[in-house]
Amino acid sequence: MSKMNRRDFIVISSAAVGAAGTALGSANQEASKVVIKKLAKTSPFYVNHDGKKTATFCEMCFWKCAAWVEKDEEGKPWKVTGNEIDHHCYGRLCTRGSGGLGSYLDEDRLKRPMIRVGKRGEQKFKEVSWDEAFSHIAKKLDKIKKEHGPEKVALFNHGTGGVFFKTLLKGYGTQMMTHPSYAQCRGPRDEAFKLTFGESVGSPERTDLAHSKCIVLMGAHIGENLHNSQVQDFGKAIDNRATIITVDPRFSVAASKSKYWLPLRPGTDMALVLAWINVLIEENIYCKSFVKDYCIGFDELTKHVKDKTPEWAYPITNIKPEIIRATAREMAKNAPASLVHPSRHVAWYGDDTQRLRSIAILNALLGNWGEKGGFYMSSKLQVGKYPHPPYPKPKYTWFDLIGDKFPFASTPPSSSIRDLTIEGHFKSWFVCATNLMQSLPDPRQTIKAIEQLDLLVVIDTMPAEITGWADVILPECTYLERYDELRVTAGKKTQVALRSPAFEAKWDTKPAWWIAKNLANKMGLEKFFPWTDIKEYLNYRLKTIGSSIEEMEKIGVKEVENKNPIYFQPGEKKIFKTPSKKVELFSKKLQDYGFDPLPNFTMPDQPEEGYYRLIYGRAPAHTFGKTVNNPILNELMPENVLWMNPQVAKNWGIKNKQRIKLKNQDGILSDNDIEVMVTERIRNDAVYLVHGFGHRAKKLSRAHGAGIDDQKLCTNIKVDPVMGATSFRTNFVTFELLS
Ligand SMILES: Nc1nc2c(c(=O)[nH]1)N[C@H]1C(S)=C(S)[C@@H](COP(=O)(O)OP(=O)(O)OC[C@H]3O[C@@H](n4cnc5c(=O)[nH]c(N)nc54)[C@H](O)[C@@H]3O)O[C@H]1N2
Ligand SMILES: Nc1nc2c(c(=O)[nH]1)N[C@H]1C(S)=C(S)[C@@H](COP(=O)(O)OP(=O)(O)OC[C@H]3O[C@@H](n4cnc5c(=O)[nH]c(N)nc54)[C@H](O)[C@@H]3O)O[C@H]1N2
Ligand code: SF4
Ligand SMILES: [Mo]
Repeated sequence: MSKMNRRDFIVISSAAVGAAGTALGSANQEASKVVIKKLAKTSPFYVNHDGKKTATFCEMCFWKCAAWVEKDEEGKPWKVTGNEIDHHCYGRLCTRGSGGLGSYLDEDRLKRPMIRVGKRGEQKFKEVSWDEAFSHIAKKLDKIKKEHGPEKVALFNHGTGGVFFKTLLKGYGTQMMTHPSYAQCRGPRDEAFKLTFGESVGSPERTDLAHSKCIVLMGAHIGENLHNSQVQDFGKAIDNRATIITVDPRFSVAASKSKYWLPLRPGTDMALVLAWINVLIEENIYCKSFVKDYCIGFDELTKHVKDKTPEWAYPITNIKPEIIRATAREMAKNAPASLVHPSRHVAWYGDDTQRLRSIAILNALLGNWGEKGGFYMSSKLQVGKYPHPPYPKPKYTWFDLIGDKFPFASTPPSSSIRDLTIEGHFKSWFVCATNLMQSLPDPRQTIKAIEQLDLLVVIDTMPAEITGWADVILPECTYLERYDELRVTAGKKTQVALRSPAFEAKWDTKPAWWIAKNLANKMGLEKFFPWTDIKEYLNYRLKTIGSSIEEMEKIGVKEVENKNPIYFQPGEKKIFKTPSKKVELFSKKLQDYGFDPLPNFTMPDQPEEGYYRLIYGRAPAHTFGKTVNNPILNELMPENVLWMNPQVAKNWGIKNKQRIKLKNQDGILSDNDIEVMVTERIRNDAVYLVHGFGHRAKKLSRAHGAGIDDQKLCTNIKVDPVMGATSFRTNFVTFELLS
């Protein structure tokens, strides 16, 4: 194993992708300060500050780290730092969190409400007052309700403030609410763990990485995927000399910290997992007490994997049998402080729930559920809700439309709402904090759906691609300028965090709560917002846990003692929330719906001659496409590069740093060209880039036209039959050399 310690790991995690500064270290904060200072001093929108630390939580990604906004020695906006007691960040912010001031300072931000004047997608708008915007929306929604029913309106949400639009639209009469973090991200994992253990692993994931002695990462590229405390916990495991096994066709940052790097053929993870299960059973090294006391279906599983030997898996995965055996033994030796990380973005190949089922089963055989170094038991603080009258009952919900098609979908897949819209089922979308053009595969389909709508309302901070297609744009102020809904997440500690404004909202931008509440007034739905303002709302909620805004503004995070221990206690009888109350290795539930009760591997399509699988991931400096225009983070990483194996480069006569375009299997050409990075760190059947670049929105002065947008090239989609997730990694590209 590499001798690097946690600090080296953190430094390397960003150096590896070419971003300046450290991922979580002080050097990055220094770099950010310089840029912030430069920007702040030249910005015409610069606001004076009174010298206090302001409590907030970060909105730069979904980890929501609690933070302080601080001023420099002159009392001016200076930096954002981590809240020491917060279990999402342990007092430190990542690159993007430190660069959060850039989202406030960005002069390209949306400034005023706007109504479309040009053709859809032409990005032509006129500025209007909030009142005009609300009247316009209220009139259209009234008409839709009268002519088609309120159920024809859907909400796509992926931001903290979206909860207020949920209230608004539920009050209006629809419950069609979706988010891309389900069918394009975590959905298959959550359903697979629910089917197996009766519970999902949540966010933050309940993995006890800091105490693990063996961690298996399947894709999960922790270190580039920067979810703060998770990276720090992973760093602690490295310091403790845990055995890390990384399965990735690319030599990721995590792979560089690993005892074993298994560069498997993309899309064959399930075959590897079945072979690992085979070894654990054949060699009798699985956790017998856990299986005996808590699992059902072990005999069926034994039979099922009998022929899934490492020799069977070798030609499929390209991982040698002796390596498969050695790694299985490492897992068993360290169990139960041994875990196979369930990953987060798992919508890969279209049979993802079954792959995640195999991972859940493997974890069960390691007996790590509720154990130190395995999956801990998380708790959530119960914070009272502000009462309001009951919502009207919709005539039908999403489940009536697609429940039969995807029986294990627990929320509607956003891609299904899009498909139904193309078929004419929806008349209006509200889109809050999700740039659907970059989050849903095949943007052509998204455009087709939008063309069916009578009204598209977008609530965003930036003139993103989706706002370019809006009928009405409602500009939200950034998280640094607003109070917001409380952060109440399940985790090791029961905590609540407050977001309060550090700066006055610039231009005519408003917080989501204000927008939703005032729109509700216009629509005659004020009874669903019975509070006078957000402070009254928050105070009411905080009072139910014995706190107040006043207290929260001083401490930022309040911790209440955990009622339940995070590990199972010796002798405690574990009860699982499955139909059998046991861990279901064999799933009767899946069988009843005609799905494989035990996961079966099928080989994904392979690239044709001259084509390479397009794979993608994250970089420490950015969150998807939403930070690419951020003046601080853009300076760290202005565009993405294409990772290419030297053999491929040689066959094509492509040199390191040469610029090329990509064309996919359906003849779709990337808008822009990017630099090639020739590297042994990737297999020769795939190419890799960081997701979120190649913006088309004209008003994004830094991000527009920079880098390649992987989403445009994701036009071959397979849909997970169990719960409706869309695949992304079923696309292949070839190269267009520039003349
Ligand atoms: N900096 C930063 N961090 C983030 C985010 C961000 O935008 N920026 N986003 C957050 C969000 S919402 C999510 S969901 C997570 C996603 O982060 P993860 O859950 O870690 O995402 P993955 O898609 O599993 O990881 C991408 C990795 O999978 C590898 N890979 C590609 N194909 C295969 C394959 O077939 N098999 C295997 N084993 N590996 C493969 C790629 O080479 C790459 O290293 O990241 C979170 N963290
Ligand atoms: N090809 C491909 N597709 C993917 C992925 C991938 O890796 N590759 N990843 C998938 C995953 S894991 C996920 S979770 C989804 C994520 O998908 P999204 O959450 O849609 O991510 P973004 O595209 O960054 O869009 C975020 C939008 O929110 C806006 N925004 C930022 N802050 C605020 C705010 O405070 N208020 C409001 N109102 N708006 C704000 C930004 O300007 C931006 O337009 O994408 C999925 N799609
Ligand atoms: S991980 Fe980074 S970007 Fe995400 S919330 Fe925490 S500090 Fe912000
Ligand atoms: Mo995600």
